[in-house]
Amino acid sequence: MKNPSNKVIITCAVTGAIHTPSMSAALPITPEDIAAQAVAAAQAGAAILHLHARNPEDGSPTGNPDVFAQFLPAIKERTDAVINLTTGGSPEMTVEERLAAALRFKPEMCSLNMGSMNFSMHPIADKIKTWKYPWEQRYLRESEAFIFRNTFRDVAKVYELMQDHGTRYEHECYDVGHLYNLAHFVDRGLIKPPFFIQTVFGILGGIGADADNVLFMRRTADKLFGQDYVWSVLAAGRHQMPLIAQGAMLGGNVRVGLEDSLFISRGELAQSNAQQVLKIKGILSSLSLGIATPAEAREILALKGAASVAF
Ligand code: KMH
Ligand code: ZN
Repeated sequence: MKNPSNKVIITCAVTGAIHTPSMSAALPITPEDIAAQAVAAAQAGAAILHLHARNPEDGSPTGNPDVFAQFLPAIKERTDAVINLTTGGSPEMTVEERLAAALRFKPEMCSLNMGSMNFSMHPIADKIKTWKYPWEQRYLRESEAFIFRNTFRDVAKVYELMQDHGTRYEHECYDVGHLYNLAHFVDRGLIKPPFFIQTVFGILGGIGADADNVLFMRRTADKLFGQDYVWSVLAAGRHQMPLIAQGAMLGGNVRVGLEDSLFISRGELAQSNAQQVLKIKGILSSLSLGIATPAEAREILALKGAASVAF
C-alpha cells in the first residue's frame, strides 16, 4: 500500500442510491440541497465528493446528466474538492444510464464497481413505518432480486471510454474476488498505478463488516498490488465509523457520507454529511493523523485537475 504523505483523504458520498427519503429528512434530494451539503462537507474537510443525482420531485435515483448539471457547476464554483461521479447508479439503471453523466462531464474521478454481485437493501423496508413516496417500498423490496451487473466487459468498457478523458477511478471492491478482478485489468494494461481502491464492507451481498475482513482485504491488496495502490475504507450503516477508523489506523483513507450511513452514533440520525466529516476528522485528529487537502489528494491519486473537467 502506498501512503506517501501520512495524510488521510476523506471522501464524502453525499446521497447515493441506497437510502430513500423516508429513512431520514437529512438525505439530500434536490440539486440545491445536494450542492449545499457537498459544499459544507468539503468545508468540513472532505477532499473528494462522491456524487449521485436524484429526481428533485420524489428523491428517486436518476442517472440523467441534466440533473447532475443542476448541481455540478455550483459545487465546483464553491469548493476545490475533487468531484467523483458514480458509475454504479442505482438498481434500476442500465449500464449505459449509469455511465452517461461521467461521459458527459469527464470528471477527475468516477467510481468503478469491480464485479457483479447480489446487492440488496430489502431488510431495511421492514423497518420503515411511514412512506413518503410511493416508489420507495417497491424499490427496496425488489432489490432482493437485484444483480448488480459489472461484468469484465462492462468494466473494460468504462476504462476504455473514461481513459480518453483522463478520468481516474474509485475502484469499489465489495469482496476479495473484486481485488483479483482489478488485478486482471492491471495485467491487461487497462489501468496504471496508483490504483485507488475503496474496500466496501457490510453491503448485503458483499463481504461482512468486521475487523478481520478489513485486515484480510488489506493483506490481499498488498499481495496483489504492493506499493501501487492507495487504500480507502467504507462501511455500511452502524459499521461506518469503527471500520473506517480501523482503516485509518492501518494507513488507509476513509469514506463517510449519507450514501453509506444515515447515522452519527448508535440510534441517532446524522443531521448532515458535514456532521459525519467532522466526526471522522475528530477521530483522526485524536489519532494524530493529518487530513489531506484536495490538492494533496490530487497529487496522491495522480488526478488531472479541476480545470480539465467538462462542467
Ligand atoms: N453505495 C456504495 C456501497 C457507486 O456509486 O458506484 C457503493 C457505491 C457505488 O458508491
Ligand atoms: Zn455511490
